[in-house]
Amino acid sequence: RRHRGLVVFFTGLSGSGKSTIARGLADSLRESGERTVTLLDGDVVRRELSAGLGFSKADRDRNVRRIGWVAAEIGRHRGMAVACPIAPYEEARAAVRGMATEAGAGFLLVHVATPLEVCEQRDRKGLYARARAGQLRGMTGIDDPYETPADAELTIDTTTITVPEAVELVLAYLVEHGWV
Ligand code: GGZ
Repeated sequence: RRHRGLVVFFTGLSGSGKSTIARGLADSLRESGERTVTLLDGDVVRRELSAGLGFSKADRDRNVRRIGWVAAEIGRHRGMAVACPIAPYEEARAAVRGMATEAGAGFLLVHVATPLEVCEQRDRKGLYARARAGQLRGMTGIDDPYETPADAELTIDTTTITVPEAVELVLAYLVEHGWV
């Protein structure tokens, strides 16, 4: 049976756990050998696809649309793309959903809804501390917007579940809806 293409798109704050969950999902799907998976990891995307872009609204929108375009092309050829940018703006997320749909691929929006306080406590890169100190302008959640999605197929809060459990939740959704 040939699968339809699928875009799994994680959105959430910096430190919410979306990259870790996305990586776990990609690994698990590759291990099972069920499907080929392309992981559009944030750091790699910013280096290879969006080099030179910053964090203004225009640059974030460009970044998210580029990811969406690549993911939709992967979906067009029946692959699976997993992406995990912050994607703070509703309009850009909707555009990505539209691109995937137009390419004949499925689209699954996963909101990693870990609260700001928790992300800020983790602060692995020290960005929140720098933003609070006024040394970093335009940090999402501090002085830059994050528009909470109203159309997420799945919402995951890593305060109440572990990363492996989060991966299992996404996998269960994929199985339930016939994607794997
Ligand atoms: C948010 C920022 C910022 C600002 C640098 N705001 O935790 P990280 O470090 O590894 O992930 C964040 C990453 C966000 O890039 P995205 O491409 O996912 O963002 S977007 O979808 O909005 O285009 C964070 C780091 O870059 N970072 N400055 N001002 N995150």
